Amino acid sequence: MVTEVSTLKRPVATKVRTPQPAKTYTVGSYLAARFSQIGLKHHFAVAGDYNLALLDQLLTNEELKQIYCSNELNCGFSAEGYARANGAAAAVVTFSVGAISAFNALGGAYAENLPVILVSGAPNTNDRSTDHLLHHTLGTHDFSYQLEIAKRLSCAAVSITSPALAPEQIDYAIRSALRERKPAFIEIACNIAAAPCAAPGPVSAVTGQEPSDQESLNAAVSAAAEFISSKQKPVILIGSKLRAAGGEKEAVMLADALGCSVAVMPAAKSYFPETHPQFVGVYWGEVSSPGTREILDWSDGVICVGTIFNDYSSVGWMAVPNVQNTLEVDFERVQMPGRSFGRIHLRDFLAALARKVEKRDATMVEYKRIRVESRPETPAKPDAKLTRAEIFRQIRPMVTSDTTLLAETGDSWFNGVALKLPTNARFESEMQWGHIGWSVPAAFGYAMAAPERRVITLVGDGSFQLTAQEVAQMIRNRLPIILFLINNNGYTIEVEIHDGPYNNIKNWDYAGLIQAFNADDGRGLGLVADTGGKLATAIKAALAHRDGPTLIECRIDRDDCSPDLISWGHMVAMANGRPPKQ
Ligand code: DPX
Ligand code: MG
Repeated sequence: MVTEVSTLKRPVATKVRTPQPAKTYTVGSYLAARFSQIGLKHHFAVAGDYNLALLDQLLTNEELKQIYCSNELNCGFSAEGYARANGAAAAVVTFSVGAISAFNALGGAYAENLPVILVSGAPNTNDRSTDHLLHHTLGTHDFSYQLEIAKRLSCAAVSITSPALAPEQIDYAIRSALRERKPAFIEIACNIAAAPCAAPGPVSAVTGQEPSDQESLNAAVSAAAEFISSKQKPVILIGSKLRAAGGEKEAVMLADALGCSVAVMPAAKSYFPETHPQFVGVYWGEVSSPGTREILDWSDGVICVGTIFNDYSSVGWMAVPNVQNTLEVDFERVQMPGRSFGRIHLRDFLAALARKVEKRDATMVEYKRIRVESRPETPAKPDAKLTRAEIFRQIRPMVTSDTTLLAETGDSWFNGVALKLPTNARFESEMQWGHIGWSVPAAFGYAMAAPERRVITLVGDGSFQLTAQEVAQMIRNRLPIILFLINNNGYTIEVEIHDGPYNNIKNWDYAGLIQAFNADDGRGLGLVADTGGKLATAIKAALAHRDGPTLIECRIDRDDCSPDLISWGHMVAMANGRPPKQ
């Protein structure tokens, strides 16, 4: 039985020595030491005069590499992708013009539960409370707006204007981010970054987590065991907060103990092994994997583990389990009809519940009855016009256990979700924030953190146009990322939700762009496929190309999209179009 779960690196590096106080620290080198202590090997950056002294200080730490991005939005998303592979990440930008662009990615990290620490340079302390006007500001004397915005997008936002207070402020921000699995924001005045400050103490000051409350945990486990034994047909539904809570192994333990069916939400694809004998597919309402929705509908008790039901994941509010039949396990809270328990880590709860429950496998027995075996796909003729189905037929065997797939918002979600994953293959998407273009910088960040993995990006033409520059950074860092750019001439997902002229985009020579990014020293490969034969040749070349990215532009018809997208788009359009209540 294959119940192994790939263990993603956790953010805490246990082997990093506590820095010796003999060295003189500055605010910037203190920050670098903390980054290195929590397991970061890189930080992403875009330079600007408010952060140059800070960047110099960060460079003094030999265990931390500075990686440059083309703009601050991409810098934020690169860090977001790094955090997915590494557990935490950092990005450093300049005041206002930089940070406000990065805030979009900070919001993404918040929505996706990723501890990204965004650091911004800030005005010299001597220019505050004076009549001085500064560049990169609104042209008023108020420099506080950046921090105020950051407070809404992070779990902790601090402004450092005194070296004496810096260690406490930095520790508070980092500790909050790691504990809450949310982004944090640190603004450092440009004349404070190189100022001397105290040496950092042991890393446990920022990584230590309060244990679950034992009494609350015991009570929740007893109540949950009672809830489950009152149900004949329980099922487990895994959501994306499971990974953020570090509970993937414990979810397998609970599944093994119960023997029931286990489905995942689309945003949690790969968070439970698809090769586990109890895995029954992706639950996405109308567009679930074959047989999965039927099992959820048939069940009389859903154990929701870290689930997020929004309009997209519930297909326009059509697929939300009935609360009366739901046991909800969140980061720090367990709820069931009439009962709610707090101060419990999801991981501790799953492990304790696994030890308490007895087998309840009715949903698995039923699933075996209704399961639909997938039919082998027939390859297209090599010179026939390329289709979506043929692209994904050819991508499927590329997905090995060391592969991470990043699926962009668009039809790539549906095509990616439908791919069957071998043990330890990972799947990344940004289904809560849903910023098109995320997958290009996120793949760059991910590959920096996990160079041993095969990173494959599935991205649409419209999305690619937002963040294309970061392919140049993949080239610069010689990362063998493979990008499948699905060129369907526009915003097809929007076409299916609600069409109009605004869904048409300017076509680009996407493969040709790679040559432009290469200039005279790059080794990126840009290829075009408009038939199955050409795609097969391009994939072969991509797999052999190891010292730079390969972009394969796959040209298909505008309406050649997944049938799931059509059904889902129709229902989301209905939800969007509901008239206001009288
Ligand atoms: C938009 C979306 O070409 O993919 O498969 O053709 O749909 P498909 P493309 O990448 O087009 C993406 C497009 C315009 N969403 O269909 S999903 C609205 C949107 C968003 N994020 C931002 N702006 C607009 N999701 C930053
Ligand atoms: Mg498109």
